[in-house]
Amino acid sequence: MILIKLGGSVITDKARPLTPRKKAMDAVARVLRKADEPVIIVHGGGSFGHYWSVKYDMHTEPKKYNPRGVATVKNSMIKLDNMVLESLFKNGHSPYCLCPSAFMSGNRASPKGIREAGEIAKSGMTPVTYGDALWHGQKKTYILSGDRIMTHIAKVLRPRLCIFALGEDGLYSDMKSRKLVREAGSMRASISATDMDVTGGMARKVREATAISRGGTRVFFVNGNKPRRIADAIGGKFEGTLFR
Ligand code: IP8
Repeated sequence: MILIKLGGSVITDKARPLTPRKKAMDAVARVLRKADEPVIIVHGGGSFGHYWSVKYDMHTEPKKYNPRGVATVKNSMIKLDNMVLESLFKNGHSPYCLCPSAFMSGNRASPKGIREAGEIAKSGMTPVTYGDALWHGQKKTYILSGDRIMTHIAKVLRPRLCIFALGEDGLYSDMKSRKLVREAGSMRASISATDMDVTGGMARKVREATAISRGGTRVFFVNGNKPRRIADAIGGKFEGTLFR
């Protein structure tokens, strides 16, 4: 089983509010179609969810956020998700939309819901879920990152490989030289403040990737705008950053 996160900077133009990158979605969908095993897809918010989360000052911390903000973020994620689903469908997948509340209750993941996603994947459909604004309880909501969802799913389903498709070639040891870290292990990369978004940007991805790899699943950061590299990774050839 492959668990893949389609980063917001791949499926949207992060510099332009509410702008999808449909060609990039199609290219990734085509490559994933060739995978010879079940696939589960998680996607980020990019210039949809993150754009509105910033406008309404919403974060991962549970708080009493503006209800109009919560609704706006959720609606924007549904719109983006719909485009991802259409792209997958058009390219031969049978996507099965799983809004995150199907397997999240407050900020806890339900192993039962996640196991069900695994069964759906094994049945020939492609479960698709995404980062979102979620109910926390006690009048509070929070932003759940797709990166966090990756860890929740990986812990229960232990996929063969986790892939984070990013708008970059992988993790750089420093932003100036953009020297690629080929294997991350326990190293600490310097992560620049410009990589941050409401859910923590690259720093969060590294945290989640480290947690997943400690559980025994290999995690690979790859440039999602170079879909051949995704296909290569599925075949065991890694051009990006590997955590193991
Ligand atoms: O792009 C967050 O998901 P991410 C989605 O995976 C929202 O961090 C709603 C901002």
